[in-house]
Amino acid sequence: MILTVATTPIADQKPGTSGLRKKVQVFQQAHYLANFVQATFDALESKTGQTLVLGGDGRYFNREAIQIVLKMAAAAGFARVLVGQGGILSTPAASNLIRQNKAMGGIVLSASHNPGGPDGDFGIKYNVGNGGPAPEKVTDAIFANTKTIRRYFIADAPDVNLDAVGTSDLAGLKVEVLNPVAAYEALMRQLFDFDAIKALFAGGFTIRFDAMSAVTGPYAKAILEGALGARQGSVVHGQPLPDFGGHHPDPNLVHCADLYALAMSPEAPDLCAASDGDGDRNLIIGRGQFVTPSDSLAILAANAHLAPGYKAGITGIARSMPTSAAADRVAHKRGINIFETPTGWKYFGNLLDANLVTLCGEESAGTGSNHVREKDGLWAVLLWLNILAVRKQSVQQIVAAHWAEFGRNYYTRHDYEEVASAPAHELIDRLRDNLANLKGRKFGMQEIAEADDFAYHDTVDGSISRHQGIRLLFKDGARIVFRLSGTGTSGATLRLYLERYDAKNFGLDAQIAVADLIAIAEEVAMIRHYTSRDQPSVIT
Ligand code: G16
Repeated sequence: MILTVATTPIADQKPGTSGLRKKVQVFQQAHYLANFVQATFDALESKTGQTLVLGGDGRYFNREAIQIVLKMAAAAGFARVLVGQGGILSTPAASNLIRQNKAMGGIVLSASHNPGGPDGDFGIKYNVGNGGPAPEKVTDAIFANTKTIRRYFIADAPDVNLDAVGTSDLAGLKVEVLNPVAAYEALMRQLFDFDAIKALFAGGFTIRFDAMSAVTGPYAKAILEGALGARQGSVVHGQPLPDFGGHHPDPNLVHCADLYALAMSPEAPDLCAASDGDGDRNLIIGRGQFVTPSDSLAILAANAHLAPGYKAGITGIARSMPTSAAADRVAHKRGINIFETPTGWKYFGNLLDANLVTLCGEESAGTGSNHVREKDGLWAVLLWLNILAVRKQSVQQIVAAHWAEFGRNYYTRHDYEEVASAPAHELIDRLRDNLANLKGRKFGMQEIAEADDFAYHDTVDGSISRHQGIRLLFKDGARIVFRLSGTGTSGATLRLYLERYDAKNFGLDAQIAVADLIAIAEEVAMIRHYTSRDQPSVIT
């Protein structure tokens, strides 16, 4: 039986950079999740006979949320839902299932790299038929619906058993509970030379992969230890836990401090890597060598042809605006396309669908390709492994050779997390109002050549996205970017991105290389004043 439940709009259901993310308690309010799911379904065309993919990163409230979505999918008229066993699907695996099964779309339950548990965060996002995050016109329609909603529909049926693989009926909806890893592993086998990577491990190569007690554990164990023969125990924190074991599943140098320390120690394995809550981000640290996400994108792009899935070469690269221009140097030298998009994976979808680019990446630890329409943490690790297996060099040697060929884009990001929201917006507004005065300003040897608020013109669909970050572009190619995060759930997070190119000297510490830019950023933006902080909370 399908119930019609009367409801009213609930404040604060605007999707951010990547779906709706809020504290678990917010999601636990009566009707909160159901309102958003109905608003999503109402934004879609006919669901009759369609397939939906459903899964999450296993965080607290995942199982309850899956049951609600299943019952609402039945009421909405979907014919079939593919759901990961235990309610688990990594974001890239969900993207793959949507594409392979020609599903109408998918719902991913995750707050990505945000902490989990009863006091942590929860999230939901809708992915469209190409497997990628819903474009702005869809998220705008969803948000509009949340503001007028008066009812939702839900099947009055018992919960589905999520733990047993198999098919069942839920008020006329066919629910298929699948092994979450199988289809993803098959895809990875098509892209990478598993025999070469197996031989690498057989030859004594060592890896430590930190799954951060999040969704990638089962994938990494099956593929790295199972299929590729990495030593048992190479995958640590491999069991997805509802609170991520109390850890913050963000693969950066702060939350992976132990991994970083190991990588810099005499006991360092050849490769240290990590992924985040929902498995789409990656951290790469070779023995004694951290690889920034921006450099990683450039190096993967320069070497992708060494893996079978990309042996014909890549058509182009897209990077988010705050990502360093290291990838641009590869693109220019190789004569392939390069695109600069706003932050958010959704902006890559059109470029990938039009085959204008093959690889995409973001400074926020996301890298991916046209194999799915999401960034993919384990994929990035496997591409690195494939390259290492073919080049038979260490990560450090590969990075050094890359800088020698292309020069180095020194790069760092400073985050001021959970600062008061109003002054953080004021900081940005003040810069925006002052762009004309900033242009041409001199600071010692440095001069600002251009100052703008980044706007993106999508060449494929003609759409324009404005206010994507304040950029100060210096005469010598250096750059400062200011932007507010779209993924936090309390207060505001200011991100400051600093970059300087050097064609010859690669040996500096990144913080020292951009020290003058840090001082300029403080001078023009009065960061201390507006954030009430003396220093950033995270430096990457
Ligand atoms: C999400 C998006 C990414 C984006 C990131 C930016 O990542 O999927 O494409 O780069 O947000 O985060 P912020 O707005 O905080 O800088 P994720 O991994 O949280 O889905």
